[in-house]
Amino acid sequence: MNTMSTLDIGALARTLDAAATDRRAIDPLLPEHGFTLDEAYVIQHASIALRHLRGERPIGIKLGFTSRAKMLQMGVDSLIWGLLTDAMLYEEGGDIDLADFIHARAEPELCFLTRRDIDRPLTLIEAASYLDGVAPAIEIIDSRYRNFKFGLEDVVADNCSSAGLVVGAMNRLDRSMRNCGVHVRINGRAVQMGSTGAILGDPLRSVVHASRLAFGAGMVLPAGSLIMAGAATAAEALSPGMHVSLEIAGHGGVEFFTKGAQ
Ligand code: OOG
Ligand code: MG
Repeated sequence: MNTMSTLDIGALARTLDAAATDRRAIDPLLPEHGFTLDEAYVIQHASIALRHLRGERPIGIKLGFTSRAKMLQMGVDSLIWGLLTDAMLYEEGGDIDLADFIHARAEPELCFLTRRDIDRPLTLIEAASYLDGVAPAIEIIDSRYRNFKFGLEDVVADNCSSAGLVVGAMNRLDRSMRNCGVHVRINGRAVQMGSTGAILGDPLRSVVHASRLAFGAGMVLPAGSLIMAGAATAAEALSPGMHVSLEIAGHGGVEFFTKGAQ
């Protein structure tokens, strides 16, 4: 750790932003630069501010490591959150060009749509009244770090690996979504299976956490925001020529096709 000089938040934010735009993996930043978890969130916000300067609009937030499956896959066991922009949205049923990513992976999630501004920590009981609906969604993660290897502070600084999301049709909220079957298929073959209950025991809890985290950061989540609840299963590596689909029992599905040089 470099304790002699002050941390250059702007430089680290630019390094991460450049890795994403150049699609070039970098080494984790923590060993050389040594920063706290709070500083990692400042770096994250600074790097997303660079996207806003380029004209990208905020559309909501994502949670990470809300399931044991993800914690085990990545070796990180704290809930984390990142910021979503409109440039990360991909069309449902469309093509995704993997040339836009370093080493993309896909993971099954639920995406909530908010109905009212969220400007304070919500309880589980009131969370539903702040929501318009819930949709099956696939998150595309693309760590900017070589081989997807990182610790907690590094992944937070890297906006929690977020790179894309594909959101299906919104359903009205109903309590059955607490425990629905989750099937991820690649070219028709089931590759990940689980339950929405794997997300914090009840995916609605992700809205409670999102409200607490946004409030702690002094942020109001405006009505019409998306909240990605975190993956219910481990992520699957993507390669060109795949048909990737997610089905959430009773809540519909979402799919896309991967393109790119083989
Ligand atoms: C970090 C992002 C974790 C989730 O849904 O748990 C995440 C990663 O796995 O690279 O998005
Ligand atoms: Mg995720």
